[in-house]
Amino acid sequence: MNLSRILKSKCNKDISSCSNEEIYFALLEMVQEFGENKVNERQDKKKLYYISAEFLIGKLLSNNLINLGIYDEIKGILNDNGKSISEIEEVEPEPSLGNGGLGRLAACFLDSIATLGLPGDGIGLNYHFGLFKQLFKNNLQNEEINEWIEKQSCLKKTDVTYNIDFDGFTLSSRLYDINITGYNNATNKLHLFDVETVDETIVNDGINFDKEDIKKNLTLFLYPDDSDEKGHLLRIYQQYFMVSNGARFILDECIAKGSNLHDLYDYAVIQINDTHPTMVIPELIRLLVEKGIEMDEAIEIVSKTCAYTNHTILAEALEKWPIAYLEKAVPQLIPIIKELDKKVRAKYDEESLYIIDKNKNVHMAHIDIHYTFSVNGVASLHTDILKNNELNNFYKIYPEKFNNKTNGITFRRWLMHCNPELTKLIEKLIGNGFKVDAEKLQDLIKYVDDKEVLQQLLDIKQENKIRLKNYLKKVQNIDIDENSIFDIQIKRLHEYKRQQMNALYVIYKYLQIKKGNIPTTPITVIFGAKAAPAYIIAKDIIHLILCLQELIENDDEVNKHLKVVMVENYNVTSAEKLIPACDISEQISLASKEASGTGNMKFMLNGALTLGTEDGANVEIHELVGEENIFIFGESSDNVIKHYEDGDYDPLDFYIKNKNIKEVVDFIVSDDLMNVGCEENLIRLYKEIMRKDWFMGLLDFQSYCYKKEKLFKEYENREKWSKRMLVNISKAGYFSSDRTITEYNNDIWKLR
Ligand code: RUG
Repeated sequence: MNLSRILKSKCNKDISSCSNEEIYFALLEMVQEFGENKVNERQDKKKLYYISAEFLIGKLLSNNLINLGIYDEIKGILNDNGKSISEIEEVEPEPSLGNGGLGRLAACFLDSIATLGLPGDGIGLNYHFGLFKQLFKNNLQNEEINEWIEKQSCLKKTDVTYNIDFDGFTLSSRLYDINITGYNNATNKLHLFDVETVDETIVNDGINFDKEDIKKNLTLFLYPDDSDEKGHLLRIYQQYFMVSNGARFILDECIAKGSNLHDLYDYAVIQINDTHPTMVIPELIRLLVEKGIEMDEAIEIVSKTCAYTNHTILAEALEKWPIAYLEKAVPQLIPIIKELDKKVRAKYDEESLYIIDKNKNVHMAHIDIHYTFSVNGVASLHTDILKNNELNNFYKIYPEKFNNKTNGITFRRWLMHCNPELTKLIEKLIGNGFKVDAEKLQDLIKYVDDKEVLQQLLDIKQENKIRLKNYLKKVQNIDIDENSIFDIQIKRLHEYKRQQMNALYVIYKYLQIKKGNIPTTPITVIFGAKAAPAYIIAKDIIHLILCLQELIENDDEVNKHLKVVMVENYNVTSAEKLIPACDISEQISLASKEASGTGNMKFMLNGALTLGTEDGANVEIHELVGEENIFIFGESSDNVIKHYEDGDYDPLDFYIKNKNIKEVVDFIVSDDLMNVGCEENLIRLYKEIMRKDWFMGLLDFQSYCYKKEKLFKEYENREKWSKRMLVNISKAGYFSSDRTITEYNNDIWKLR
């Protein structure tokens, strides 16, 4: 195959005389065609459908080139013609179809499913403006639309369309497909449904729009504000639209393959990603009954076809809908949901197991647990907490359904694509095998005393720090010092993830430097996080961080030693720059609250050391790398759970008793910060931390500071540090999503 000739013909002229845009679109077309040629034509009887509200797929071009095995060749051809692949990558807009770990996990899974050659497609919605684009103004988060769909894009319009009935109106849908090409393997599809009547022009003034104009607004945004009834209803309309289209599509494909629908589970397995797609259960039952199957049998068929993944124990994220809202939006599902509830009540005399509670709320997770054949958590600790605490009543009646599938990440994107230099070094040391069998990374351990290799690891980290420095200069006009320690916390903004505790540490360090305690090596603390537009305290935390950024920047006594950076509009593209450059990976959630985390895995794979609590997958990282190679602090999950049960945690105790804590918390409302910030926001946050502190930041603050100081001291011993980096990289193989998907397939899906 002469790639140069193909690319030239797509460009219609010499590559050297093309603009970056022209080359990008030519490559897009080429990759699409190559991917299409690899579409899995083998008619497997059974297929997986991974249904999810989010697919945070990131930019696709380079990843597709890697998976097609032509990245290096294309890079070379472009080079020969005076073009740079990284500049062409910049032309591509990042698809805005997810929020955080949940959506990124779905994207990693699709990559691994295709790479392993399994028949499995994603099903979701085609949000035109995705989550939102974050902008900072006056040290506050502003929200704008996030446009990503261009005339020519990775979306391929299909002729699949359905009429979806709601109470009083019908929406006609249109299916768009994105090719998901596995590494050296087949191409699967991500199926995204859209409404034909969607209208982008109804959005004004940031992200405001008429929430009742469902025909026009349904696929504009992911997670539209649901703080009022109209917003709640819009979310229900979205979810129903997603699952009804998905269910019809699945039934059509199964019928086409020969299913008589009584045997649906021999043709399809549906993985329900969190509770957002839960209505697929009653909707499938409804459609089967419509096709003449008895209700009881329909329920049984669907229960044998669907499996559910739980991603959180936070009550607020476990969706429950007032039945009155469902009656308004999707009345056709009400008789089925009532029937499902009736069956539960007939069997169990236990309120906590019911689907419809006494306040007339429908618990979506309860539908999932009763009416699927598998319920999995996403890390070992999380699954244990589900079994023994949060879902213990369910576990007692369905012990066989519960299982653990510790999350994973695709190494194609999170090593090969984002850290080519490290990839090259690993290839040189242990060969190519790790690309298909990630456990082979363990072979690196033999270099743990090899000074030359250890120095190379440090050199690569340094290059990646410079790359990040240049990137931040370009996108945000911020200067950072590549010779400082890069301490990074990037994830959704949520109180349980405790960005506020990290901000308190920054205050502590600032005050220390003011007192003359200068760090040996300067420190750069980097944050990246979006706060949900209606989540007031989360936005206040962003405000605090931005105020600290400004205060420290303008303080010549401190800015040589400490710097704070809040990355604007944190997304997959910036994560790909941040992660390879990181020294310290902040994984500091309150123990028991982070189901797994996947950023923690990406950082370790790229040679950062974890500073974290015994939470989520940190526990498994700890077990793998050993005490020496991770920095753990804070209260255990058992103790935290006990504090919640006993209701005995009061942040004020810590504030009053500990001078250090008082000084740091008081600084939030100091004149210094008030001068650069907004009084209302800072006072609100101050009161919240001192009086409520739902996620116990003050409880862990002392041990956090202690461990962080220790970590900074350890950083000075560069050789020892580089050994720890090597151990972390070599133990990361377990966290490949290829391993996770193999487990899903062996235990749940049973494809092939
Ligand atoms: O918060 C969890 C992460 O701990 C986890 O790693 C990720 C993937 O399993 O899912 C995240 N999550 C949970 N995102 N949304 C929710 C609740 O809706």
